[in-house]
Amino acid sequence: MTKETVGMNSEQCFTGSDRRTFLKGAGALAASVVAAESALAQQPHDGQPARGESQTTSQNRNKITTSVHDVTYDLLRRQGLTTVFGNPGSNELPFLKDFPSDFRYFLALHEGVAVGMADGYAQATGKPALINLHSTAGSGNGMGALANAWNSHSPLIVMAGQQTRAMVGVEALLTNVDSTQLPRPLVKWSYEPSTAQDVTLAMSRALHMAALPPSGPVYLSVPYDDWAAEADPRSSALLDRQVHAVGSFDGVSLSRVVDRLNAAKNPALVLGPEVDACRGNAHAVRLAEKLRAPVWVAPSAPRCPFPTTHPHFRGLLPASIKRISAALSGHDVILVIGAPVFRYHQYEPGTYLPEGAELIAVTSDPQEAARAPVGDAVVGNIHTTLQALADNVRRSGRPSPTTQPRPAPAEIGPGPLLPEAVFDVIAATAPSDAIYLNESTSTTDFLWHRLPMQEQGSYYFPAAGGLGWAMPAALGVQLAEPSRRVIAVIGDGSANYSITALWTAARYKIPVVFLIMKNGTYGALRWFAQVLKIEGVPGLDVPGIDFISLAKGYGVEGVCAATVDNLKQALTAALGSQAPTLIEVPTRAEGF
Ligand code: TZD
Ligand code: CA
Repeated sequence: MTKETVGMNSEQCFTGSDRRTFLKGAGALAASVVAAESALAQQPHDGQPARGESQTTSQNRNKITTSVHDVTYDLLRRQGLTTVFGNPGSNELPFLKDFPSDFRYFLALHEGVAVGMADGYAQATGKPALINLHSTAGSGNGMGALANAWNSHSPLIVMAGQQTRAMVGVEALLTNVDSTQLPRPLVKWSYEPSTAQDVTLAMSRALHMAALPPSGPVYLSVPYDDWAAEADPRSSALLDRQVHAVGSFDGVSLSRVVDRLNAAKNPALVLGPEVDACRGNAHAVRLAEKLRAPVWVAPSAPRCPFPTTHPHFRGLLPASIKRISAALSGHDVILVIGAPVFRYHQYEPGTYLPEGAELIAVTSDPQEAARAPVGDAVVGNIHTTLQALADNVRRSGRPSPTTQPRPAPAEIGPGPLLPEAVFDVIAATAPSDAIYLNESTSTTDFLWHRLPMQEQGSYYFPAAGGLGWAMPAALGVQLAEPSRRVIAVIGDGSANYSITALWTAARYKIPVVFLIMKNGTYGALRWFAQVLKIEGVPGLDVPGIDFISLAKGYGVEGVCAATVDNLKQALTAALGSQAPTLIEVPTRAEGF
């Protein structure tokens, strides 16, 4: 890495050496493959250079052959994967060697940050993202974040460096023993190529597998000596492969669902993250309006699929069996789109559905469809399915659902602010297209009620509930959405798991606003202890953490805002800045 610059756009971003890209296009590739083939023809079969030819150096190797390294970079380039998130080790150096100038590398100081950041980037771009981690330990550090990526169907390619092939058998230091087992069950596919020539095919397969529905993380372990090996000339066929899944209703299955919706007396929609991920929000609005149905967001949803300011919007469903039944009572047909049925949390048993209700679920994930304890399910493409439903249902003559009253402004008393008041200030200060990352666990309901979220891609939450995800994910989302502002609302407990994300934010000038809700405790666990009627649990408080100093230590400006006016001021300044800011807000821990 000979040259580094930092900044938000691709020209300014961190780049590698000025080395020209090895291949400029298909023609260049074909030419160099021919050159490689003719050079190969002069070689004896044991792969040694022909007599009279000098020993291979990296310089003359590039003249006559195409390395696995270079073909892989070309594949990544042609498939649009020129951003790498990672934390390197010795096994990864040969992959990172001669890092091309049209690629960018974001260094995370912990692998959970690399995975979380890539996850945010993948979700916000809707495209696969590449992560480079170090062998077993690096992969292990990334697994908490991978749990979230698995649950949110994020198309991630986690590539880990393996020891050199000659030393895997003796389990030399840094060997990834049983590498393909390690990331399971949090990946769709896990692989270590059996020859160096298989690496490019494996990478091609990995990126297509990650993107195909149901999209999700995949894992690739690559021995480090493979990168310098000669590529299979036939790898050129991989570069521009397009692999698509198509899928929409056939006439019969469409009319089966449409008939049930048309016949419903009081239908309700429950929308999940896949609606937002497939950019189906506008179709969802059209469907809800034609059906005159109220809209709930699926419990624990990691994305916002419907404008929270829309009159049909009802809020986030509670995450217990009993409470979901109660919330949906009175509805005869419940249509769930783009979510599992359901992502419950607290165990409050009851009937899965209210009396007299039937449920139809639409998901891209066969596992979600199969494991639902109730109702029918359709597996298919969420966007085309939503569109077909919105096009084909009859416009109902029922009255529209009444608009829910907005919550009254939060009370401002002496002492620390209520979390509700913090959200009121954010709602009044942030731009209407702001993007929110949420990892403030006890205040999620307040957020959904008080923050207006109207556009696609306005909200992200760790889909498996694994903390330490939202700070890095906010960086990835901000990179993907440079024209919108990202505000990460983080609890003072959650903020510690991936605090080193602050350094990456500063290093690459990623202007996320980190707002730390400092109530001094693991509030959600105090609440859960009440649900379980459990007392005397140790280790539930986190007093005495100075986030301003932590921010300063990592190169991020930190300010404390204890009043409404101070918070307004701090947030306005942060939103006007091109650099990241951390705002620490002391908040009241009430009710637990
Ligand atoms: N570790 C990880 C990686 N994920 C978790 N979800 C937990 C531990 C357990 N946990 C929760 O589920 S919520 C929570 C913990 C520790 C408290 C988070 O506290 P906070 O937010 O300060 O971030 P609140 O608003 O005070 O709850
Ligand atoms: Ca807290």
